[in-house]
Amino acid sequence: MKQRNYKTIGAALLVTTAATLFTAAPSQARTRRIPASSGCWIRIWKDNNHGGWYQLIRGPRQLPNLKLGTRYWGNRISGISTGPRTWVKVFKDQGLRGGVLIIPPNTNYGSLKTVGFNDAIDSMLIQNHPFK
Ligand SMILES: [Ca+2]
Repeated sequence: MKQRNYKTIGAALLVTTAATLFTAAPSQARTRRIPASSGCWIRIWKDNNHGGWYQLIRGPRQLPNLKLGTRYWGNRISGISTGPRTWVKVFKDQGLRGGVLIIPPNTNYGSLKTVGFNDAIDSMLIQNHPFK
């Protein structure tokens, strides 16, 4: 009788442990997936060589103008870098219009002068997949 009780308790413990393992596994998997999905972001700087104002913008996001919080970044961005899962299309005019430059993942521009976009970005599209 007593032995049976221990067996029951043992089985209950096993079930509890298994349930804990099974419920823990998906949340661990989710935690591991977070860095990949959050690889969609850009960093922008107002001045060359990563100087002046700085801001991190998480994507995916559509910015028809560059009023971000209290700061107006239109025609002020001089430096930009992209995360590992980030494709950015920058435009010279507001409303996603005008001259276009596509910036791929893991790119770092200390100055956008070399590509003719210094102080010239007025809107942008931030995606976590390439442009078609
Ligand atoms: Ca600037």
